[in-house]
Amino acid sequence: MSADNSLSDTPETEMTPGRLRRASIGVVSVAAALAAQELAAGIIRPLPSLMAGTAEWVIDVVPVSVSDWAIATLQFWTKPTLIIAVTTVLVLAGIAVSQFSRVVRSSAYLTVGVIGAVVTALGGVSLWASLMSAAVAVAAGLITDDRLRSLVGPPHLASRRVFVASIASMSILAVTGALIGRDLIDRGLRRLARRDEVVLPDAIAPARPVTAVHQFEIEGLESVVTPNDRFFTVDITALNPPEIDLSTWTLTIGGMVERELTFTYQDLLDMELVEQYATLACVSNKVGGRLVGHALWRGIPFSRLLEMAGALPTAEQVATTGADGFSTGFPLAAVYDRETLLAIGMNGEPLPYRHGFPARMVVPGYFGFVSAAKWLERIELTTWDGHDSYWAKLGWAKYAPVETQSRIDAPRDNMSFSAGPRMVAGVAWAPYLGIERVEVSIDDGPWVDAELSEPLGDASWVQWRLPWDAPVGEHTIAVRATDGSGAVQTADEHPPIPDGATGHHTIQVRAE
Ligand SMILES: Nc1nc2c(c(=O)[nH]1)N[C@H]1C(S)=C(S)[C@@H](COP(=O)(O)O)O[C@H]1N2
Ligand SMILES: [Mo]
Repeated sequence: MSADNSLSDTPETEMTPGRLRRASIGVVSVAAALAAQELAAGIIRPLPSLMAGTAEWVIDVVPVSVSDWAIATLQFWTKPTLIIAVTTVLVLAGIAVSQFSRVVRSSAYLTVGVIGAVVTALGGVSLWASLMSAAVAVAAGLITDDRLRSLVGPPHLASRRVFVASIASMSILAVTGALIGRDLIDRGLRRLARRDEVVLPDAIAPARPVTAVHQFEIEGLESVVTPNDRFFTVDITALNPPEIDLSTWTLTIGGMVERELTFTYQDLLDMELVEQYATLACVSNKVGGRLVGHALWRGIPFSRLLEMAGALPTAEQVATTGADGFSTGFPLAAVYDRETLLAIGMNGEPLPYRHGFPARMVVPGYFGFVSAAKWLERIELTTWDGHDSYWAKLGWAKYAPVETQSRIDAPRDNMSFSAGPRMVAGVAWAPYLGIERVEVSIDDGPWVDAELSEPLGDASWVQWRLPWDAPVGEHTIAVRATDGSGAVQTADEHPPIPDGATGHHTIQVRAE
């Protein structure tokens, strides 16, 4: 197989580059099409990214079993994987149609463009804007295709070097264009949200500072307050965070209340703010997983807002909806028996965009999918049967308190290290019940008590550590926690669906 066999093809059509050349032209043209519409979406804000639109449609239509499996397995990589999958399908299609005549190729581009536009429009974008994005993509794809073919078809018959150089430079251009487009989309969202201009008022009483009793310094051990840029994010409903225009954004509290109330962002800034530490855990977190974090949240006690609105005594559930259409529901009782916050700040900053700017709920002790709605727009008091939230409709639990869990951070699973003294350490959480005890078992030996850090608050996780003199050989380390109610973390292994994973985090390591 040779790349420059263009002359051996029968010149029965107008252009006759060899098979491999045709395929590479297909790949680069698809890349140019994708990059151009990404750039267009970045430059002209109403134009949608068809890439994101299609990926979001895939999220909507795949069966729950598939999306559950994907989130549990891929975790942070769910969305990048989806983008790569959509791109791969398109590139393969590009290679396939590149072997056919210009009429077939043009029709294929047009068809895929229209499908992409319709699918994106199904997600709520205007069909007109979606078709404009499609037009940009189709034009860029076909022009690139024509250009590259004219380079290698008669009468030009460019040398192999010129052809390879053109393909390479077009590829670089496409990738750069797509990345710039992505970045522009992101910047556009941020500019609209105007988060950078926000000055977050102080809380009325400053939170307890982190000291040596709260935080062990051990290599590999997660810090007790998770920095914002290291805090996990889960929002599978959308590829980009939703559009928030702070000048028109409002939050409404309605449903079973005496008075429906609507707040602007400034209204919230003008209220007395409190600050509290809380652990946030995702129900999709596997035993030992990293979809859990602990932050200092600043906001307004939700009970105060309900006092203003006047909750009706028959209300049972708090249903919340974010600007992305995602919704949650948690028991109204959780507003009064714990510090449930309408949060506008996270670790001293305005809520980061990815974590729900301008406002989100933080309900300690409940999994994020039933409680922690980001980009909040509407809160409604209802009955327990009156509302099924986003994930409850997809077969997950409606009532989902966080499981008592413990995790080994140091050493890491499958790690090799030199034999001798070292610290085994990790974190444990049972928000609101608190962690009473953490025990470690090495090589199926007896459960030994680990030392605990002091919790920063009622909803905080703790760190634990246990000195260990590791003998040479393979070892198994397991951990279990006991919560404030005296219940020992169950050893029964259960997958995340429908209400959270259970089991003891167990790792294998090797001392040499
Ligand atoms: N609006 C909105 N809120 C949301 C979600 C979402 O997809 N959209 N995901 C929820 C889930 S499943 C979890 S675990 C938490 C994660 O919050 P984080 O991304 O700030 O860590 O947010 C919750 N709130
Ligand atoms: Mo989640």
